[in-house]
Amino acid sequence: MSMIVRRLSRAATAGLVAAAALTAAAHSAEAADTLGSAAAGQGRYFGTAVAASHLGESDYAATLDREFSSVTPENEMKWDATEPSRGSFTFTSADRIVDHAQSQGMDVRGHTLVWHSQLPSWVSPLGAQDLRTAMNAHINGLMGHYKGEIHSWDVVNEAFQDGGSGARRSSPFQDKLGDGFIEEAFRTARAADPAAKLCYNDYNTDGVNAKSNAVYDMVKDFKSRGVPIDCVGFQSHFNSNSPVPSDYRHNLQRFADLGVDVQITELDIEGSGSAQAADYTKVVEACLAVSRCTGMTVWGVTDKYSWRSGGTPLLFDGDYNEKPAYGAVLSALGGSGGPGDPGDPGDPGDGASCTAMYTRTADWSSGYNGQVTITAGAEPISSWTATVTLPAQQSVSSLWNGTPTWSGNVMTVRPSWNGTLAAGASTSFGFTAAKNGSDAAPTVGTCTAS
Ligand code: 9MR
Repeated sequence: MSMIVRRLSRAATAGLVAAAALTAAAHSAEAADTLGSAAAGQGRYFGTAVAASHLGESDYAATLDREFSSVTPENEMKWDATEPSRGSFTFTSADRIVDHAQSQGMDVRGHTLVWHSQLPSWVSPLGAQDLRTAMNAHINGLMGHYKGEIHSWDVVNEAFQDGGSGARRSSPFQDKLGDGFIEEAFRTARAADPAAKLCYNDYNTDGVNAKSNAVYDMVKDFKSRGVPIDCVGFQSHFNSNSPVPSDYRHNLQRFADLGVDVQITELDIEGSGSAQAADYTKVVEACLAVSRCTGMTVWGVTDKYSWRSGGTPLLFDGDYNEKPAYGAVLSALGGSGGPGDPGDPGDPGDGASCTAMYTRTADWSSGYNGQVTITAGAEPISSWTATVTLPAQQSVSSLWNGTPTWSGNVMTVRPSWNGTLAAGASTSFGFTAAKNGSDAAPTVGTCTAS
């Protein structure tokens, strides 16, 4: 019953949500130097996995809202989270993510409807007929609640076995319902929300191998028989044991040639520095080379909350600083930081990076002094560029230890005498601003280095 009430209220607020999305889209169009806006320039989305429990952390939310145009709930839409006991749905955490995404004009990927893992304990003991009923009811419950609000759903996740056989993975669904459970899940999903793209999602299918061949054969069969499938997700969890395959682009393309979209759904690459950046570049370039590769999602915002946090596989470090991999992705997407721009990892000075941190050092009723500290990353740098966006009313009367250029209320600052920094060393520039009625803090954006 509570599910039905909530479903109606989601639909009733759709008009408000659409208005908020427009505002957010207009806002992000101004920022040409974020992952989401750069990807949009290539006709793609750039998303991240999100955990509802971190949305209250201001740096987490600020990074998410600034950089990403799509979200995937990392755990909140899984079966154990949404239907912990049969027929009783809870959407509180998932709704929090969807509401947040909509308020920022972001798309939502639904993850995931039918998966052998994170299943509540009541599912496995069911007999075949009962399991079929429960599977379809679960799909209908989730997709009905979010009808019209999900860009793509991972309808079935990880149904094929690892290793060289290309066989189906043992699971309650496979073992009791046989191969046909996947087809049935997709047919139920299409009827539940005809507007959502329906994806099959898996890992270790990123290059051509026995497992990806088996998925390929299934998708080909589905297309030939009219089973509704729109997309294939390639999770793309990479590390030294499982590197970015050399035939990654070719593999994406052969699936696209079957008449489905392809999406990179859970990207992370363990490592650091320029080597990690180069691997990220390969992935982004592969997606951009395949016209039906409609978007990319990294599996988390910051290394500190990654499921593989020890491997530092993401684009922002634990303090939300942009890593070299961030610059590489932005550059590959054609954003600022591209070839020839300071800080581009493909240029000489590869690996150069910096961070910028703002503090207010003096304050009086009509004005304040701000200071931005620039710190070089793991390699020495010979120059840096930092952007500071001021609240619209404020104006800067003087600036020292830096050279500003202006575009509207965005101040881009380069060194005056203090461009050269040893690895890890810092310098700072300062400025005096008139408040003109606004006491808000300026926003410091990307720091790039060469
Ligand atoms: O990142 C998720 C982690 O927080 C969970 O503990 C884990 C539980 O299985 O699932 C992780 O996400 C997985 C995703 O849902 C499916 N593909 C593999 C992901 C990484 O394990």
